Amino acid sequence: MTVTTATRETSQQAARTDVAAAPMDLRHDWSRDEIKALFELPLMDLLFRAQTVHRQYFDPNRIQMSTLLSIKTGACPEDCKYCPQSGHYNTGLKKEKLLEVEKVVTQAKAALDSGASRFCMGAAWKNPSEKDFPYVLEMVRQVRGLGLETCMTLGALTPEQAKELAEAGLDYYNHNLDTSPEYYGEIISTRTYQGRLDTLSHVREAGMKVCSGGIVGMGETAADRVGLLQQLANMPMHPDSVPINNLVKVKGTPLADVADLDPFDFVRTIAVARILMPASYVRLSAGRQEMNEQTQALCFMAGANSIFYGEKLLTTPLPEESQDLALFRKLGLQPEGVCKDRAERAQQALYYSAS
Ligand code: SAM
Ligand code: DTB
Ligand code: SF4
Repeated sequence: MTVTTATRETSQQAARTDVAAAPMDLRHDWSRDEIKALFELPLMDLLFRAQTVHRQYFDPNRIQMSTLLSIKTGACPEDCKYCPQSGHYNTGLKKEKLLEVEKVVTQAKAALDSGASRFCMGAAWKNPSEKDFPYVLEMVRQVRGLGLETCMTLGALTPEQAKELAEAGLDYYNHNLDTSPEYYGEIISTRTYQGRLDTLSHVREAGMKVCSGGIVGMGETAADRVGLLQQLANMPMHPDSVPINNLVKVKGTPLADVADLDPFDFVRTIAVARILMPASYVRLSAGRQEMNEQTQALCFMAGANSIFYGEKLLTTPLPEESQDLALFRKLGLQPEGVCKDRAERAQQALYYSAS
């Protein structure tokens, strides 16, 4: 059966309105001026607006938790200036070839036990090769078999590869636009913005959920942050998940010494993403390790309702799990439920034992 954009979004909304009044229509025609005006609101007005929208679609005290695993590390042929895994820069990272399926499944079981509801697997590839692809499909089948939601980020996909991943049971595909179309060429020269948009279309057409966002704090202007969010919000369907990464500055990458983004500008980016894409999960993604608890709390206030949780992101550390759970307790936040009873119990036990 062909599911139209409108039908899918209506059901997306219906599933998320149990805590609130009628949701507003989702818009896909935001102008840059309108988005700029949101960014420029007094912070309290912006936060109030974002939190009000957030409550129309989500339980404001529930946070979705994902765990990340790097299934192939380093030596990437792309030259993304932010990335410790690019083969173009010397970051001292230990390269690793594609992990065996068994090792991935062991890690997924551990993630389930520690309370994650989604297991994300990332590979430092421009695109998956024919040789590696069957192993990747097997990882999806086995991880999904544990009852976890699955997500992968493997670089560019052909329409056929997207279809095969969907058939293997992949729930989400992560493919970030990373910045505005205007700033993209300053950051990456080995691929195009249009190529990223094409892969996102293949993912949607194959029936998978889209996870797409970007990185801020890369020396971009406020207008570039507007441009990134406009691209995401004006897609025919909003990404189901929108990761907002704060650049993790890694020694050896060209962006290692870029100036810090003011934390309030990070919070504003989250708030505007929430207002533009009210029914999407907005993830407070990379950069939490460098952020204090108060800034993270403001991000949740601004409508972030998803985090990466566990030992590390792909190659850089995350806050200790106990620290995260302690913050959740202080803020009265709860991890969003997972499909397995075992995992739910583990989450609850961890949550209540955190000091
Ligand atoms: N190679 C694939 C690709 O680029 O699509 C998948 C893996 S790549 C590491 C996934 C995402 O990680 C990138 O799109 C980028 O948004 C994010 N990322 C990489 N390095 C980062 C850094 N230093 N700080 C914040 N985010 C980063
Ligand atoms: C996303 O938007 N952020 C994650 C995930 N998708 C794959 C990756 C962040 C990587 C941060 C740098 C590192 O740990 O290597
Ligand atoms: Fe490679 Fe992805 Fe890193 Fe770019 S972001 S260098 S494509 S791993």
